[in-house]
Amino acid sequence: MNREEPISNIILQRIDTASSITLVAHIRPDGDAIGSVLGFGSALQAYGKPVSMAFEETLPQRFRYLNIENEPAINGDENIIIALDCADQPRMAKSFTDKHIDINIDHHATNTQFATLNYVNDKAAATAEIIFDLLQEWSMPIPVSAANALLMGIITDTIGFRTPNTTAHTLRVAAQLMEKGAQLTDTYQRALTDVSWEASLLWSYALSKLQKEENIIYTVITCEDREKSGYAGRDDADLTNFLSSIQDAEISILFNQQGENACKVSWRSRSEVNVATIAAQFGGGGHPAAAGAEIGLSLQKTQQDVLRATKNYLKKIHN
Ligand SMILES: [Mn+2]
Repeated sequence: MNREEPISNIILQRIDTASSITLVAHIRPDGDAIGSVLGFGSALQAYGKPVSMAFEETLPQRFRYLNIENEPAINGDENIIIALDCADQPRMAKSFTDKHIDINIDHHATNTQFATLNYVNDKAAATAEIIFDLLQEWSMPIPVSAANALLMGIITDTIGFRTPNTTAHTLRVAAQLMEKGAQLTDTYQRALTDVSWEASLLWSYALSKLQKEENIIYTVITCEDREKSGYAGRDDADLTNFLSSIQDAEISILFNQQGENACKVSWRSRSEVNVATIAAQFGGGGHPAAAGAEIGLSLQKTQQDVLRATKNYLKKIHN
């Protein structure tokens, strides 16, 4: 192996020598994780590779329109595993957390470089953006199905090109995906702005508990809220992004109860405050403006601990 050879070349060689490829993303996959797996998978299929897209849970309703054909799981010596949009291995889908990972493609600054070949670019707005660049570099076919999936990944991770990590390059990638046939308006509507009745009810229950303490705005989704609303997913129905749009918040926090002693916490920052640092105190991580953690405590205790830590962190920053 030539030491000077770019890592992207080595990854392509590994793909070329593999007889089949398994693509996997993180648990509770978001739009970028799903768009990256489906987009890369569809492109690799067009390139002639048997691909298994290993989602262990049913995809959130809003992403099912992509409807890309998935083959049954492949196991064999020549099969390689590629992790997409995964910052660390414990966050991968369960049956992969102790498997050998061949390739890791991601944009999280906190990526732990857990694979044999790691391609991490924390300047990219989305993993889907990195995948598009690699496909272009490798002169791989990008069918319309792949273009739509990758554009969906970019649109969701940038909340419609609104996050600070959206660059001119991100917009150029989106433009090129449109040239390959991706539908911008349709993707935007389906992946970002359409809301089901059940999700709207869930929002109404959660927003009725909205709180403001100093410049922290927060609220809670309880298991009961989810049941009452009939919302099927265990995700936050995108409420986090709404909280982050409230002007008076420097930081917004959503507590999403998953069980008696399980709570998912999402932080969003509207300022220079790096919420990934706070999330890391609870074993989580993410980006400076958007981070999360899964905490194995009661909702009440989680709320207490997280609010205290967030306030302390803000105090430290502002002093
Ligand atoms: Mn991402």
